[in-house]
Amino acid sequence: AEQRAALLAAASLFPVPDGARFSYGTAGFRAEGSTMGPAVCRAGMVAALRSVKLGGAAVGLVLTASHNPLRDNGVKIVDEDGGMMSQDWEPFADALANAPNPDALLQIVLKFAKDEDIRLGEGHSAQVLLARDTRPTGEYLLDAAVKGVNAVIGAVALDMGILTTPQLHWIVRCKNKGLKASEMDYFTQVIDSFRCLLKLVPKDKGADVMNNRLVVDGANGIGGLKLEEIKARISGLDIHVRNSGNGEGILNERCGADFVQKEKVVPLGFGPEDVGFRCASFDGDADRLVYFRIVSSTDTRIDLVDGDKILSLFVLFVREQIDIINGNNDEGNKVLPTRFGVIQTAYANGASTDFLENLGLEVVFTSTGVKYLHKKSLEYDIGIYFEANGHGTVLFSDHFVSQLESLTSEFSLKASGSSQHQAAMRLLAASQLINQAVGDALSGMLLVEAILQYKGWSFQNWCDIYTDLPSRQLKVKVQDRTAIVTTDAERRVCQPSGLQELIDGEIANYSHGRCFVRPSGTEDVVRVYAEASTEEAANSLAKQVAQHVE
Ligand code: 16G
Ligand code: ZN
Repeated sequence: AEQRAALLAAASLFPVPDGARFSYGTAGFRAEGSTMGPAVCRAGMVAALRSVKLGGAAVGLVLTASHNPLRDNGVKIVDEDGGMMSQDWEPFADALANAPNPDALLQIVLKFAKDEDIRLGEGHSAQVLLARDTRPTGEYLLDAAVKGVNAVIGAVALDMGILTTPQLHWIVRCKNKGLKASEMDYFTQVIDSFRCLLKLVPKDKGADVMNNRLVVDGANGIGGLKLEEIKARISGLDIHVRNSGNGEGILNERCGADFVQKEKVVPLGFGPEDVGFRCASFDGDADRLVYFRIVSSTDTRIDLVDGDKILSLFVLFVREQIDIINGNNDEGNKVLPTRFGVIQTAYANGASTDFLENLGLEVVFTSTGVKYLHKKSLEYDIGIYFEANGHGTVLFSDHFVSQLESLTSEFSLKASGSSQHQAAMRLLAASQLINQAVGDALSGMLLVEAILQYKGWSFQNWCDIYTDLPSRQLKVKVQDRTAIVTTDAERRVCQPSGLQELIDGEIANYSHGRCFVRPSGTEDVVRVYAEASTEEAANSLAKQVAQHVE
């Protein structure tokens, strides 16, 4: 009875306005921040119940709308392992967010608890770690989330403050593994493992000063703030932060990873002093990373290095280390047999897929959205995934890490300082550096920097590994975007029937033509992506296909 009253009371504090409809979608609930109170309060309940279900393990709740405008906000739930909330709970989250009144909400919770065998009010414990980005609605929504968590009796809400999204994912993961899990621990681990990788750079690759300068676009968000805080402790790099979030510009406005990758022009906040230097760009909650270089001070165009090329750099590095460890041993006698997975989405530039396949790798495709890529990557000893938009990471399985650990101690007895020993140490340091829970702009950037130094590569060397095919994206407004159903990792349409044939007919007119359409998971539009051998051809293919969608 006490439990019922608590749920009813919390739900009454944040009544759902008529006509509002929330969908958990690709990455949680998102809307204009001031309207998000009810959905966030209810997401707090879901998170608390999830923690109860997981026997009291810590669960996370992040308040952010990522690369979206300042007025928007959003909420997503982080599971016990630091990844996205298990997809089989999404329908429950949707149902709860859309329950029209407190009574309906209570019935949904009771039924779900029964189905999931969650015994409400029976002295269980639960903990939800909360974080938010720098948006002005963050504090109001934090309060809504706390009220939702507290409506589940026995649940504790812990406010972790203003963090990047990947920091909270990391903290939840570490906490549940019984590891050190504070923000300070995160910084220490990132900084130490980066330093360790730099120590393992071959002596003949000593980087020059030009190569040490790195200019970072913080999107006027949390990533820039955090980087300002720690940049002095990062050895071997001369970091300059633009759009640091200290008040000089508006969050995500004509800056940040999403803008840079989509518009391919110089973001606000950059000036003549940055021309020619290597630049990195984070999105508003610092889970996406792209690189770019300003070509000249009289030109707004940039050379872009997107998620696909970051992925390719990581693949080259990891493969090289594994080859060093395995030496010339044949398949049956490998020192470190490795199941190696490379995961992309339909948005991956075709040139990147060709590049990876020409290395002899099998590339696997999933639907758009981190939850799909991440899940697939977990099937490998080393799973590397990236979306073209810059969200991705490198996952090392526990089994593989323990193999690496025993190898390094073996090598250090027999052949300390050997190239095999060093390669194993590099992989271990990389597994410490790069976020194992989710894509992370800050730690991903440091891994990029360590690899460029390891290879003695300039930005240009990196650009040159392959040349992107020209591509074009369009949005089409339609009556009902759910009428389009896709298959084969969103690369083909299966409904409405006949549409795929029309698309195929258009593609046939272009050399290197590739095109697909899919309903957006975050906006009420259908997206069209086209690729071809020239800019004009990609534009015209996209336009032709868009007409078939309208
Ligand atoms: C979300 C996803 C991102 C995906 C994008 C696609 C996460 C953390 N974020 O931002 O990975 O690329 O949605 O949006 O999963 P769309 O469905 O509107 O094209
Ligand atoms: Zn983001």
